[in-house]
Amino acid sequence: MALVAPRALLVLGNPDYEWLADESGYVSCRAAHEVWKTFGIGDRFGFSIVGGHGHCRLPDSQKPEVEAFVNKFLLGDTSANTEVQTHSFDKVNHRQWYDGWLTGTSTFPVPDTSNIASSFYEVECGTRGSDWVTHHDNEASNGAYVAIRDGLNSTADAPENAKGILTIPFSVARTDTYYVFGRVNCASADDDSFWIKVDNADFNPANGLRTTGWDWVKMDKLTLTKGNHTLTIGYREDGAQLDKIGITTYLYGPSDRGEKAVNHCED
Ligand SMILES: [Ca+2]
Ligand SMILES: [Ca+2]
Ligand SMILES: [Ca+2]
Repeated sequence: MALVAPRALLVLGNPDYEWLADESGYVSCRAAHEVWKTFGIGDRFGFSIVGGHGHCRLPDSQKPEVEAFVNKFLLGDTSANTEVQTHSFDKVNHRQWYDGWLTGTSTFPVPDTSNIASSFYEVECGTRGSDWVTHHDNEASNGAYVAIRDGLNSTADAPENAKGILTIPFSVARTDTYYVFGRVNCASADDDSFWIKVDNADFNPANGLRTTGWDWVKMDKLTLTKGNHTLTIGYREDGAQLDKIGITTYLYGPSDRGEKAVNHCED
């Protein structure tokens, strides 16, 4: 992307499709933008990564962004606003991937394994709306996982019906930054997302979670105060299978099946 500089470039992404802009695509855009900014022409690079619409279709929300770039750089309208940075990756620390270029010192974090606070929860032991179905698999923790009924998809917004919601009460041992990891089995880019929120926050899409078999993926990052909280998950794409939740201060997440769940149940 940076080889296009000093000419203008607008990058459009759709995180519902594999290779059409996932978290790494977002980080790459942030890094490339630094090159334009170094030349004092940051307005000549923009990115808009928006899901919830079909392949190769421009949703209405992106039309003004494209028109601004066309008006400014092809039609000479210098007043067009090309400061376009649209995405749903607020929780991603993009700077750590390229700040070594900018400051000479990389801040990429060294994981602190001496003082990890973690707790684990079986999703099948949480409170599930009736559209969530429990399945059995010896490769899943506790032998069971959940998935939404086939045919249910809710990519543009979180489902409003309680039947599509599952909730897991949890508590954390200290006030700190936590990562919410899910042990998932998500076979394709059409089967790899959920809506997620903690307590009364807005739902965020956790998308692009594709795995090969059961694996841990990062679904959220947030600061939590010591004590009790509620994790709420809504369906987004059918076929996404969810086994277990690990809530941890450890950036790189759990391995294997994680530790025994706080809410362990017979299933
Ligand atoms: Ca997806
Ligand atoms: Ca699907
Ligand atoms: Ca499980």
